[in-house]
Amino acid sequence: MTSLRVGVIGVGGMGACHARNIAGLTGAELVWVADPAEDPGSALAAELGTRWVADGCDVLDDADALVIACPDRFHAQFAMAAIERELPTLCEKPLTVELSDAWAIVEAEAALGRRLIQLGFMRVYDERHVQVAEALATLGEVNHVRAVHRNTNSTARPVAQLLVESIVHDIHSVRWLSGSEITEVHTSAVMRARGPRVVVLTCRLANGGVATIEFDDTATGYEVSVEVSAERGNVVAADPLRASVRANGVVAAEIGDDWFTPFLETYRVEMRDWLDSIASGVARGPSVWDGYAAQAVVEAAAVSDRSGRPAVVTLGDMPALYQGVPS
Ligand code: ISE
Repeated sequence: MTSLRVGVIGVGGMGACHARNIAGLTGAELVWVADPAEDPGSALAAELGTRWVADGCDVLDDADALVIACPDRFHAQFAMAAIERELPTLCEKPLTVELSDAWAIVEAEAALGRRLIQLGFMRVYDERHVQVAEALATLGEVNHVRAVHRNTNSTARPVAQLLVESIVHDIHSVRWLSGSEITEVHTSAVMRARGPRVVVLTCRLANGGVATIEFDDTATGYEVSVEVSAERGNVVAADPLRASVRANGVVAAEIGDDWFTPFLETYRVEMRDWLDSIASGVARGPSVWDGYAAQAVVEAAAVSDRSGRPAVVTLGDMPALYQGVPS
């Protein structure tokens, strides 16, 4: 059986993680890693026995599939190039930073008539989240989703950046777990001298329900959790497994402060599933519609942050390609 030749664009934290996973899995060959920065690029290539190139655009023809993990602002151009060359692609979130670019990608893929790009909304592969989704399947209409996301960043980020880099994950969780689009969003940010610390989104859902997303950028540990109320029951994500340690007269459980470690296995499962889906010839996993719809909420939430009032989320018509496809 011939291996799928995969190229990885970007060798930062996420690109390196994906490249290592590809190199460690069967059925795929890491043919190159691309990054304008030579030092980290060639070091990662040497570690994984592949080659480094400065510009992924020069070597797209040497790959059967692509991972896009470069800085967010470059996602759109590589996603378009992937569609032009009909390369199955795993694109990190966010799909784009501009909503108009996300819509252009939706239209280009819809014109092609088949799904090529999977979005890196990897919580759909996380065991704790999967348990919630499975439990909800028999509990009827979702009335409320409460998502809590804590980061430990010491450097303040503007609200717009928090939305597109971090809160976009929770926006996808809300859409996925409720099975409903977000129609309106109201953003409340707690501003301190150093910048935004806590951002709360209150969302109206197309099914008549509501969602609240609570994002804390100044937490003392990294945590992601979700709780959902549905017509016939309430589901709370399990706590991550952590040993409690009794020492020095204290019982403690370490929660860690980085966003990578809790999801390391999730990224591996995501990569395995993406490679298997390419082998099967049928794309699955979060779609570019999910990327576009999440970006539309990001944009409306930024408008609401500036105006102090709720903002309507406006979506284009969903192409037939994505109808009936779960988020
Ligand atoms: C980061 O890019 C992620 O994807 C993490 O999951 C998220 O928790 C963090 O806030 C982001 O910056």
